[in-house]
Amino acid sequence: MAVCGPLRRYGRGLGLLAASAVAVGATAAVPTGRAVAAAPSSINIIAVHSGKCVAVDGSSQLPGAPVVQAECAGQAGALWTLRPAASGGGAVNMVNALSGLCLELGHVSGVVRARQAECGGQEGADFRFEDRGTYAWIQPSVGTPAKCLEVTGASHAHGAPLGLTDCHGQTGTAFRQRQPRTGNDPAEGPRAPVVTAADVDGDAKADLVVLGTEGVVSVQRNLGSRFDSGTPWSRSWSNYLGMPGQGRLYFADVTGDGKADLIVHGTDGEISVRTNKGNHFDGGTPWSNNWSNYLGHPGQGRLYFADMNGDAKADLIVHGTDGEISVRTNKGNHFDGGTPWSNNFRRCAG
Ligand SMILES: [Ca+2]
Ligand SMILES: [Ca+2]
Ligand SMILES: [Ca+2]
Repeated sequence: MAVCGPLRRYGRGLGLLAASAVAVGATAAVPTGRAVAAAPSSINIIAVHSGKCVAVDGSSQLPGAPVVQAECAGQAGALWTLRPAASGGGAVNMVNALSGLCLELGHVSGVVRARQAECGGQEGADFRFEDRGTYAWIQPSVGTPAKCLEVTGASHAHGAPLGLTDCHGQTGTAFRQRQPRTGNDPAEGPRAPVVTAADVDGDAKADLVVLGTEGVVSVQRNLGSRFDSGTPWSRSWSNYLGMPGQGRLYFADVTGDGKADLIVHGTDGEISVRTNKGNHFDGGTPWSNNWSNYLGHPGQGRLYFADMNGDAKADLIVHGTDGEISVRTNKGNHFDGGTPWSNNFRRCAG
């Protein structure tokens, strides 16, 4: 789907399409690559690291208003069309659909900042999109080497200014487009190991379970005052690093033998249990399903695993978006339908 893809550089074929669109009076020409003709309208431009929108601050229609990173609230100030720039050569203007003004870079108190201004053919409003596969750099068409538009400081904040920096692939310089809608995209944090504490070897002392960025689960045994160097127990979990929408791994003793088992929460919503076999986990058995809305997107529910009834077997704790905490008891090969325990946690979900 091109609508979720990166901003793409204007190619020859796209330039022709843009020219014909202009000829019939349309101003929208979206360089999405493969499906340009299917998306001839306004787009949101998303900062990949934060999932937030590039938008005119406060949806102002005044020249000089800052263009910043903002919550995607469905505001008109976050709608953009891309027009071939008068300077040609594949450059585009980023035109705000509400104000009709162009995003330009200019000096504000000695630093370069993005703002909107009349589209007067000025160099500071001409940009190119450098296709980086799953995202694009937005580069001013003047200047060598080319610089990159960035959310300053790789901020996740609403209102963070947009500036200019060198292009090293650093966080804050990746952008992509999407069809306009209300709500941010999932933020993409840096990939980092996920560390959990659980007693894997059954000596009643918690060990360290590390899911590395390469997808290997290793267990570092508790030696009383330090952990050992670790042993690999399971592999191929690089899509389970806890980022929003990815699968998740949990470690808790589901079987009741005192040794933590591996609980896999897939993007298909299935919960399966992989039993601790002493130096690895087995191939797993499905225990529950329909949990695809509990994978960590902002505002979604959460799942936890802990023994709630004292039988030494971990139960499933469901934290719904309605704020309810319910407990689903471990029945040996599945969890029961659950009992509400509390409804005081509405604002904690997500
Ligand atoms: Ca242990
Ligand atoms: Ca166990
Ligand atoms: Ca239990």
